[in-house]
Amino acid sequence: MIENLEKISTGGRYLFLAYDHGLEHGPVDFNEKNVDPNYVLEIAQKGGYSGIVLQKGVAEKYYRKSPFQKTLPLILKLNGKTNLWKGEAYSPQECSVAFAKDLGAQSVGYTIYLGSQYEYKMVQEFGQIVEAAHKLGLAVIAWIYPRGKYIKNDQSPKIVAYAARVGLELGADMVKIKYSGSKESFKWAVKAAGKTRVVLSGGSKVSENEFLKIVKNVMDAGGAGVAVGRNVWQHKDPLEITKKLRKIIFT
Ligand code: FBP
Repeated sequence: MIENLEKISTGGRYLFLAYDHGLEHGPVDFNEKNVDPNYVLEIAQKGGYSGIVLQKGVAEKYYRKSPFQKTLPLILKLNGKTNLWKGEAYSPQECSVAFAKDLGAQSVGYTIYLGSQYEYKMVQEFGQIVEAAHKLGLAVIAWIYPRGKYIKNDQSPKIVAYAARVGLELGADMVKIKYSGSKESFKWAVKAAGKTRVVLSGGSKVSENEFLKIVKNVMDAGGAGVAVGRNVWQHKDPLEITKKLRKIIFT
């Protein structure tokens, strides 16, 4: 339901904080501070984020019935995998849309590894999720990450635009894609996504200037915002970089 995304936007723009890395990468991404979900939830709340992305375990124990629930929208990831799995990329669904709704989610998220040998399974699961979520009035955000032995460069302009278009074709209200390397090529990806909104996927930590420049290019290209993780909560001053991101995205 695109209307649901409307409600949590600031003038049609978004700044989401992603924190599902404990499953995707393990605690290797964390330090003494950000290993604690409350630390990251506080950044999201104090920084005025449009929403936080969590897996169900963290949502159940740290978000539901907490003060965060009153003011901070939840995007619940419905699938995930560890990076210990070394086969062709596949991210199985491990949470239902109904459970996400019970946890207080406004939107659900699902990763599709486009081009993987298991693409068909994820496309199937995603199709059912879109129908169930829209019936319950939840928005659907698709993480579309081309991956697998036949994907040579997951950030090539052609592949990124394809990922964006797949989001539209499969019924996503928003698609989260990687940077395609330039403002011009990202513009084409946004165009390909049509009425499906496009947000940038942050990526591993780079210098602040480099990251802010990419975000600026994405917004100039017509992107709707950013769903970022490590470049914020691994930053030495997460609220400081948040301020800079807000300036680029919301003004
Ligand atoms: P980052 O901004 O830290 O890259 O987070 C975005 C995200 O999509 C997370 O939701 C997810 O855990 C992670 O990237 C997955 O990254 P990858 O699949 O590249 O290991």
